[in-house]
Order: sequence, then C-alpha cells, then structure tokens
Amino acid sequence: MAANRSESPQARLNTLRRRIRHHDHCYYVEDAPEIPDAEYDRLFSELKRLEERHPELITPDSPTQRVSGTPLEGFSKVEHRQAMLSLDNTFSSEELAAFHQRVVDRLGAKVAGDSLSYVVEPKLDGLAISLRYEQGRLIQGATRGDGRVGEDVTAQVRTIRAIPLRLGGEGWPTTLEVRGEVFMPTEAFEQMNEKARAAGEKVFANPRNAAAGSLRQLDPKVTASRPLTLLLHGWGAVDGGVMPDSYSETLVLFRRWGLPVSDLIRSVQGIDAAQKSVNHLETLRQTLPYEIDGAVIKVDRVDLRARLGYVARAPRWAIAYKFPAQEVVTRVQGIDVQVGRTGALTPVARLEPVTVGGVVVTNATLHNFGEMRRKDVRAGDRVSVRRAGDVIPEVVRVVPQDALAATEGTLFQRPDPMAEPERCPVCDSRATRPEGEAVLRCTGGLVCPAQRKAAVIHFASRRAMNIDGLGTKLIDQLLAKGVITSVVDLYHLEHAVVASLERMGSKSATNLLHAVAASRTTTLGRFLFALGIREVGESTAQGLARYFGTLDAVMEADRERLESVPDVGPVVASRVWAFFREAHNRQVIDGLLAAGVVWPDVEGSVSEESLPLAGQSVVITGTLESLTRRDAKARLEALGARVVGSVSKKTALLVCGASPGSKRTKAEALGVEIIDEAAFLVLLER
Ligand code: 9MJ
Repeated sequence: MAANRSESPQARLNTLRRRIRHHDHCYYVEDAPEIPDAEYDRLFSELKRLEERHPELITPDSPTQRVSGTPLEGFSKVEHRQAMLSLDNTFSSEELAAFHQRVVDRLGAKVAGDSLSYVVEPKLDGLAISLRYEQGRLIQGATRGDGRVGEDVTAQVRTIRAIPLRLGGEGWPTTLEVRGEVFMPTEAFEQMNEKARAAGEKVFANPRNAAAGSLRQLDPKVTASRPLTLLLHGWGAVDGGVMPDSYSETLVLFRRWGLPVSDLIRSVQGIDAAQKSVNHLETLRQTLPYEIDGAVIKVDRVDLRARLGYVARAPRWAIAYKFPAQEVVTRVQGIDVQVGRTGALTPVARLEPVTVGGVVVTNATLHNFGEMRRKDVRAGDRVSVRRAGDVIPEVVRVVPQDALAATEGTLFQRPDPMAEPERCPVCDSRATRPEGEAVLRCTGGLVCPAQRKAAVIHFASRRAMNIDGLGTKLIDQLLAKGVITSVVDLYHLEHAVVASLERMGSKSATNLLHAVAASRTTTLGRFLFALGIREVGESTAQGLARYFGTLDAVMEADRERLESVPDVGPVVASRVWAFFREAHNRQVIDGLLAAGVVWPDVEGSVSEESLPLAGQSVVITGTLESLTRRDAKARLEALGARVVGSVSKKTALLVCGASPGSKRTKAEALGVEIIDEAAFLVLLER
C-alpha cells in the first residue's frame, strides 16, 4: 500500500499526479472510470499528505490545486461568472472536528464555536450543474467543467422535468444562478441497465456515470429519454435582487420558487449536532431512492462564508463527509456457473472476501456470459465490486493492472477467458441461447436438479406459498433422498420420513407438516407467483389474478387477452400462455389442486362480459386534444381493449384524432369502425 521506499518525494508526486490526471480523464471526460471512487480518494489523499509535508513541491497544475474535470469537445463553452467549486473530503468524526476547529480559528472570537449554525445535507453522487434564470426564465444550463469553464447543456437540462423552465412565486432576482446535482434515481438506473443488458448492450457502471453520460449527450432527445432529476445545493451569480443572509433561508425561497430542494436538509447548531445529523443520514442511506456517497456540512451564514473564503478547489466553509464505499476492489478467485430457477446459466465471480458498504461480500454476479466477455473478467483479476441497497453485488469492471500498480501488487499472467459452457454444469443437458436473448439456458427443465431445487425454494418462499421452516438445506435433503421429486410431493410428506432427516426430529417434522398444511389455503395471486412462470413476478401474478379472477380463466386466455392485463406485454403474455400449454406444468397444477390447495374467489375481478371492449383490438391515430396517448391507451385497456399500433382486419375500432395519417385510409378500406375524439370521450364516459 505504501509508496515504493526507494522513490524520492518528487518522483512519487509525479507518479501520483500522472495517475490522478489519468483517472480524472476517465471519470470526467470518458464517463468510464477505471477504479472505484475510494481508490481515487486514496491516491488523492496520499498526494495531499505528501504536498503538506513538502509544500515547496506544490505546483499550480497539481490536481490538489484545481477543480477536476475538463469541458467536453462538441459542446459550446460557458464561462462561470463565479467559480463552481468542489468539496474537500473527510472520512471520520476526528477529521470533521478538525474542520470545525479550522472554521472557528479563522472566524476568531466573534463566533462561539458551539453555537455556530451548520446545514447538513445528503451528498449526491451525480453531475454538478449551474442553471441561470433571467427574469425568472431558464436561460442557460452548464456543467461544472473545470470549475471556471463548463459545457453549455441548456438544451439537455430543459428536458429534465424537475427543472422549472420558469420560476414560480415572486421576488426572484433579475439574474439568478442556482447550482445543484443532476442524478439518476436508483430504480430507474437499474431498469435502464436491465434493458440494456437484455439487449446485449453496454451498461453503465453506476448511477453517476449514467447521469453524466445522459446529460452530456449532444442530442438532447437522448437526454430526454433518460430518467434524470435534480436537487439544488447552492447558488452562483445573483444580480438585481436581495438574497437572504443564510443558506437555510435561501433554500426556503428556492422551494417557494418551485426549485427542487432535498427534504433531508437539516439546520443544526455546533459540530456535535452536525455529526449526529451526518450519522442519521448514514442510517437512511440504504432506504433512499437515490444513491448518496456521504453528507455535506456547510456553514449557514453567508457573511461568515465570505470571511472564510476558499482555497484552490474548495470552499473553506463546507466539507464532505464520505460514507463507506459501495464500490471496492478485490480479487476474483474463480468463476462459477450458477443455474437459476428458469435454467439461466449465470457466471458468478468467487471473490476474496471484502466489505462493501458495511457487508462482507464473497460472490458477485457477472449477469451473463456476454457481459462477462465484454468486461473481460478472468480468474485472478482485480475487479471493482459494487453493492447498493438490496441489489445483488455485481462485478463492475476489471481494474487495469497498471491502475493499481501505484499502490500495490505485481503483474500476473492472466489465464484464457472462461469459455461459455455448452452443457449445464449440473445436469449436463444442452445449454442454448434463444435467438435475440442475452441469457444462456439449461434445456433440462425440471429434469435438472438445480432448476428443480430452485423451483421448490421459490414455491415455498415467503411471498409465494409461504411454507414456514422449509429452507434450502431441508429442500436439498428432500430432493437428494428422493422424498420429493416435485412440489406436489410436499403435500404428501410422511411424518416418520421427515423426522428421520438430518437435523430434524419428531417436533420439527410436526411443525413442518403443519406449515405445509397451512399453506394449502392461499390466494390465486400467490399460487400463480409460486408456479414460477418466467417473467411473472409477484405484481404481475397479482395483476393476472385480479384481472381474470379464476385459474381456469388465466389458463384458457389466449395471448391477446393476456396482453390486455395492465403491465403485461407481448413477452410476458407469451410466457404465461406457453407455460400453461406444457403438459408437465398442467400435471403439477392438477396435482396441487388434488392435494387440496385452495383459494377464495377474487372479488371484483374483471370477467369477460363485464367489459365493453373485452378482447377487442383498438388503434389510436392522430392527435387527441383532451388526453395524452398514454392516458387514452390506459383508459381503453381499463375497458378490456387491446391497444395495438397498426390497423388490420382484426381491428375492431379506430380512435381518430386530429391530422390522422395512413391508418385512417387503411381503416376505411377495411371497413373498420372509426370514431372521432368526441365519440371516444362518450365511450369512455360509458
Ligand atoms: C452534493 N454533491 O450533493 C455541494 N453537494 O457545495 C452538496 N455538493 C457543494 N453540496 C459547494 N450537497 C460545492 C459543492
């Protein structure tokens, strides 16, 4: 970890500066970091410590002396009237106390340290931007760039819904520059990556890169399609108006003007209260809908901020308190192939144990073989591993050997990349990749012990049939000893057989049989979920149950009808349809029903007859005045219609708004019923 002892301070400084510049470029220009933030912070801290010991070696171009980042080519440049600063980091309560001491020392006797007002707020990990409003209208959006000159991203920020194009309320200054962080909420990020992964496309390493990559798109249409949002945390130039004396009062005004401000920002007095507030934010971290990498502590009073001023790259009146990293570096010991419930063969990296965001991680998913190849992960590699919220830990990327050579390790000869298996490692059935899919699958179905086991685990799980006490180890034994071959057998277990299993006895066997018996009474939604139909998660299963009301109705529905269920698209519809057409699935269902699995009828379910447009295919064309396409579609679906994109013989109805195109002509030619918007509204009223 320590520097090479033979290196002179100057040589070490040069190495560190070169590396930091390289990583700045990867991070700020390419939006593709090679190392986790925590590694970068380590290099940066080492450079700072070294420069503190040798101030004579500090140069104006050292990374410690300037805000990192470079404006991208292709965007016009914007010169910031007031520099956009970054923040210095701290990692412990001692360092935070030292920050407070520096503030108090600089302010002198006029300010009592323990009553000094601070504002504590979440530190968002996104892209810093500045928005300029003139007469209350959004005129310009700019990235931070190098702090002095940024990129003009006006067209891009205009697509972000959270950013008002006009300020609300009254009393805003003639010119107002507000500053904040553009970021992508976690769930939206996961969904975007999931889609990219399924399509075999490049995924973003983390929400920050996704936000930066999405905002810095020359084509604002791309930005518009990305789920970005913003929270404000400061201001820049202000003309023609009077601003409050404190940051906390300024935030109140921002809110009044319709600008987005976090509701987790707190005002406190003294550094102990600030530390408490930081700790509280840390406990909230995993529950927030977006990632935070720390807290920011800021002096509240504007006059004190002015007296404190700033050093090279950061204000003296604010400090970031970084939380434990959610992305860290460790070594891949080997790559295993796991077989999932639906036969998916997933490469999983076995890791040297490492703590990520407070939890020890020993395995991380590589998602699928295509992604493993793209990332080129091999046994022995140093990789960065990310874990956020309750998402499964994943390998983000291989850390280039020379990126770490500055701090550790020697080079090693990498083995050949792992080949994609042709057969299932568990049952030896053929592995195939259906056309257009990213995932390799075992073709063994329920013949494959791994799939069978995963199916039983899923069936018994809490949100499915909820068989209390039937855990993985017990399921292993039941399958291995041939006591069960499918989930149906769970309902025919004998007390003596269960009691004779390892770590079981008469009492545990009785408990298990009770739990199995209790699970017989369930709901249709749970039952459908428990069957483990591909692509049918809990909410889809419940949607199907609500819509159809009975198992028979679900089983008999054709694909078109299945697609009328809210949130069911063509892929899910064909999975459900295909599932019920497999004889062995029908057998399992019959077996479960014969074993006494029951549920009450679903009340208020939507039966065929009750819906005016049940199963009918409807097309919308032209512009509707009174509602959006999306709303029109949802309203039609609520009446049982299937809304499709093109007119055919099967089309029952064409809803025709203003300026229709060729669809109307085609519908006329085919004799399809056509209604205008007024008639459509009458239909919806009915
Ligand atoms: C973030 N990243 O959330 C600042 N920041 O203040 C907050 N960044 C900042 N404040 C002055 N909450 C410079 C940067």
